[in-house]
Amino acid sequence: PSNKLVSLQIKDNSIPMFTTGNLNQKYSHKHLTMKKSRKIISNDIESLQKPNSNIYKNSDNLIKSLQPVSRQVNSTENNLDDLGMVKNPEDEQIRKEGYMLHAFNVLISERMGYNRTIPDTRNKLCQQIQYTADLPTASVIICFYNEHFYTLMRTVHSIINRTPSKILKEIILVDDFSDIPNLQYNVSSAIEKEFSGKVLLYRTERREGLIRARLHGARKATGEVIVFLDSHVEVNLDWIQPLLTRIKEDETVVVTPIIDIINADNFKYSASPLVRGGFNWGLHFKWENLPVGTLAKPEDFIKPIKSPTMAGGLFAINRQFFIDLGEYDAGMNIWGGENLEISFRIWMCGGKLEMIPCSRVGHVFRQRRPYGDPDGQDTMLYNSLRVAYVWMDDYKDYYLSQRPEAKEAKFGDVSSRIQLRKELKCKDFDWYLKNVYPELALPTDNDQRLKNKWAALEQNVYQPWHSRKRNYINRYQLRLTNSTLCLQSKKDLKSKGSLLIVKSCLRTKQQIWYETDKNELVLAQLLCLQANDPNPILYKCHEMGGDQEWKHKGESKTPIYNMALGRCLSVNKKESGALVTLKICTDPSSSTWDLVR
Ligand code: UD2
Ligand code: MN
Repeated sequence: PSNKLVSLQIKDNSIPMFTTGNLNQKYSHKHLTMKKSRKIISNDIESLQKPNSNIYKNSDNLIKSLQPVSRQVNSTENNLDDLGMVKNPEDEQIRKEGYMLHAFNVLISERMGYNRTIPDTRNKLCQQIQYTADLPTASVIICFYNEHFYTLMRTVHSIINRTPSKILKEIILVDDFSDIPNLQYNVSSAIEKEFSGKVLLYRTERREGLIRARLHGARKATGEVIVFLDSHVEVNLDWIQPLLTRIKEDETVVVTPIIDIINADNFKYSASPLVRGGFNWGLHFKWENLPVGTLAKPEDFIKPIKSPTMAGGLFAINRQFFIDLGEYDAGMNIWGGENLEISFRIWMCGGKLEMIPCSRVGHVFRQRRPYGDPDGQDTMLYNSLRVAYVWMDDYKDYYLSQRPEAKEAKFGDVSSRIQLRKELKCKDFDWYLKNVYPELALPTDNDQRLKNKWAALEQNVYQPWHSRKRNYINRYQLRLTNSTLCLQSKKDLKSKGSLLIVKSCLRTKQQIWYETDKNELVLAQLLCLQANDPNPILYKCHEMGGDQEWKHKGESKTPIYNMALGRCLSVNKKESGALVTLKICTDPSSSTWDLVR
């Protein structure tokens, strides 16, 4: 049966055994035979540190004395700039394969190790809050499909390190039938070695997708509250107490932390602004600004904020309430749509959805999803149709007219979910729109005043990054050392995507680079220098660091280094018109530059 779960148990230094979750019968799976792990990784596992016993003692003491667990964890030297350095072709290989498989910089993630310190991004007022020790227990559920081993382990370590152990009932990992060689072996050995009993690993019998994988995890949970997290996150200080405090006050409130940003290219951790969840008529989740007046007083910055929807990956809910509310729609496949489904259901069927500003969890936001549906289905479309037909009444027509292909598409049987909606006596979608999300304009709304009024809310971005005023700290030409050749764009200044070349140094706009306080290099204050393999380009400044972040070591003979790509700005030939490329910085032929002010 599709919902049968396989749990993995490790006996003392023996071969792992599998048991089926449902039947409790032990049997071995031929197709899951373990291979020995790659040497590098197994060595790393051998050398893993035991958790620092002081830290654990401390955290228990802190709970007893009603103090928050306010400490930074011992971290590996957190020099992200150096960690990205590509030193040899092997590094380059790891980096490239990593981007293909995971869509983030695994070189940095691996070198960072299991623990690191991250900035405390909470509002100062949060630090003064004393949380009671008498909070409900929590099971943290993390599903993963082909997650990068170190990134997954850092997720687990951050939770163990920054959650009072008395509160943390267990961490439940659900491996959604990953097929990266040795991942399963590596994860099971690592958790068995370090967190035996506290971290449990299950594996689905076939690829289920994140929705059914979460359902499996939730049904194994024993804590009073369940907390869902993605497999590439790092929780911040005292992240769980404010979530549990709110649920303790009212068990029908579903709460989310603020999702901070872990940059996929350089793993920098940065604070997200307070924005809330909305959606558009294509049924895409989006972030939007808070209604004007939400943040009037200083205390407003730490109060729960009502949100029409949630992003989906990170939230806490009373376990019984989750069950009563109908868990998830098990008919949904792989990825997408479940976030709006559960958001609508929470509001329409007697719950509330709130964001808790004092709870912060960083998430690796990536540019693309590095996996698809095994059957090639557009699961976002399939799942969204299920949402529309079950929850949106006549408003579903707005979605259907946005997506012409949706009229023909299949979406499976939704009768049991319609039945659920009846049994729970949920309010209708019209009520939801009027009471929870009055700001959402209807596509038919041609009242310009109304549109203008809410235009301010639109921030049609998936990633909650800040838009900031650019701050220039330097301007100079970049001259190849021992030459009269300077860096400039190949095409005209405003042409997005232009390659770069070196040409005779002339004091023209074409060659004047402005350095910002975020280490961007902006040509003539227009476009940013962007690392790109093998030739850098000029591109719209995206303010997210990573491929637009450049380091140098001062005035003369300096390499110009991009941390995300781990490589240096260089030319193949020192002649006018030569194309600029990116090379491994230790390459002796790599160029150095003089900053000419
Ligand atoms: C966002 C949510 C994600 C989910 C999704 C919509 C955040 C931060 N993330 O997308 O949780 O709600 O929107 O569906 O709010 N996974 C599996 N099996 C699969 C595919 C994925 O277990 O077949 C895991 C995956 O390893 C990850 C989690 O599900 O831990 C979410 O997937 P994602 O990180 O690719 O989704 P994301 O963050 O783009
Ligand atoms: Mn994610």
